Amino acid sequence: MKKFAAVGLSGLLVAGILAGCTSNSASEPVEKITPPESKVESASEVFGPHEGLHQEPIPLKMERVGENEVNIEMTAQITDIEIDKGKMYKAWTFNGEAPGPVIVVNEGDIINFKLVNMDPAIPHSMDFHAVHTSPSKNFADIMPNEDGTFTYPATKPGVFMYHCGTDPIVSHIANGMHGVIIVKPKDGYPTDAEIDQEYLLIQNEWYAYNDYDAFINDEPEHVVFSTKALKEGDLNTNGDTFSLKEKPLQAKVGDKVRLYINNVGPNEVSSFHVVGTIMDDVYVDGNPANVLKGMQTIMLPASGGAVVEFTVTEAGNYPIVTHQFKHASKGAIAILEVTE
Ligand SMILES: [Cu+2]
Repeated sequence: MKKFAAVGLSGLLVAGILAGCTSNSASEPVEKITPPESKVESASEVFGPHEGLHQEPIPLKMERVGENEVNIEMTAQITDIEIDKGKMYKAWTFNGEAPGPVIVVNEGDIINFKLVNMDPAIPHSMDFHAVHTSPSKNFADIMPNEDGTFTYPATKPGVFMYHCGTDPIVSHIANGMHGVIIVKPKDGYPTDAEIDQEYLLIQNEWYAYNDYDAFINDEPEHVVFSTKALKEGDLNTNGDTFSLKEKPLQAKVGDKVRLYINNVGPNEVSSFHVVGTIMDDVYVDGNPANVLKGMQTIMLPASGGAVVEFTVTEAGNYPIVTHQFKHASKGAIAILEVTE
């Protein structure tokens, strides 16, 4: 295992290289993570060592080893993902999913986290928004084909983003290295007993492929939703334009529905809205102390989360959208199908 500072000179050098920057006036590139010359010039290309690489998704490993202690193992890997009908994206992922698999822990847990970097060419890292720790020590880069283990506590409840924090961070997030960690409140939510259905919905953006200039200057090509299975049998999808339209989330008339939501960005905010209903309760960032009532739309900053709860009173299809309709038009619509 070898650790490198998360934000250091080496990171900045790599940033310039991976971004295809022409203003790469820095000195020697870091050995071992230097892409072939032919591949650093143009943006929007598959990074040389990733060409033809498709690493099959590897399930999240999670094991409770004590009443308040969990071991979690994840991979950084390169996996092809269909983001729009017929349009594949060679995503930089956690565990072969983008967003990555959902992690659910309890308030007060100690997390022993291992990151296995299967990427043959690029360092990756893990930044959990759910923990208190020293980023330079515990969100450090893991070099290609190496692994690293880190320990930190999850002391606040909520619906938190996680992401790769390796420079250039926007490239790692925009290429797919993001996801959600839910820290369940130790005393639950006041409304727990009323909930009939619960799902996780994540919003993310896709841009021109691996194009740093597009990541920082352009509009996303697709803004999408995904869901991750909270229990056996639940849907588990990648961030794409079609899955949650073709396979709607399900509820029955009269159900109180809870959605854990997060906007993993990297750049846009989400104006989260469920057509045909008003949210009874909203817990901003998923913390039971942050209650809002009667909300039509809940704003999610980049990385922001919430728990939203509403009651469906009639049968029908309820679109779930970001009310920034240019983004909904680019994919960010999911359907909740309510039946008798
Ligand atoms: Cu990364």
